[in-house]
Amino acid sequence: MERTLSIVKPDAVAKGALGEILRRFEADGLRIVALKLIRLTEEQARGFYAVHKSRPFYASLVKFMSSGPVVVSVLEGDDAIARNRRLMGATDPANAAPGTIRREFGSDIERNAVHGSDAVATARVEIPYFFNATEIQAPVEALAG
Ligand code: FUP
Repeated sequence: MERTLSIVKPDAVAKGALGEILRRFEADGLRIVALKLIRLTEEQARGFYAVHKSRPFYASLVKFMSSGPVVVSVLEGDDAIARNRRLMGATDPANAAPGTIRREFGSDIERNAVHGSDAVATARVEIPYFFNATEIQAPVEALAG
């Protein structure tokens, strides 16, 4: 059982794709164990993408990510990180496989509809960036116990 951080980015929320994107997560067997709609401050966006701070696209990316509401969630399931990355498709929507979220809802490499953690170590940093432990539901197994 694995957890990953998802962000439905401002472009996808603005175009009304939120419901369809969350539906795809659930249809693929991912369980939503935490969820909120927030507007990131520029400071929050800078911190989240700090790993990219020396890249030429950083300033523009920070502006975009704080330009409107986003929906952050924690998705849980077997192989959740890779499963979500498969649903998302390649970073640039133009290169993303047909049927993927980025291909269908993204506009360009910056406005690419969704974020998903890329590794277990990344998810361990990204999930607590937005959620504290009391905001994340326990695994189903624990509830059944
Ligand atoms: P991904 O893991 O697929 O989100 O891709 P990266 O970690 O490589 O990039 C993180 C984000 O930076 C992308 F979602 C969008 C943005 N980006 C740009 O805006 N321009 C680029 O040339 C590359 C990435």
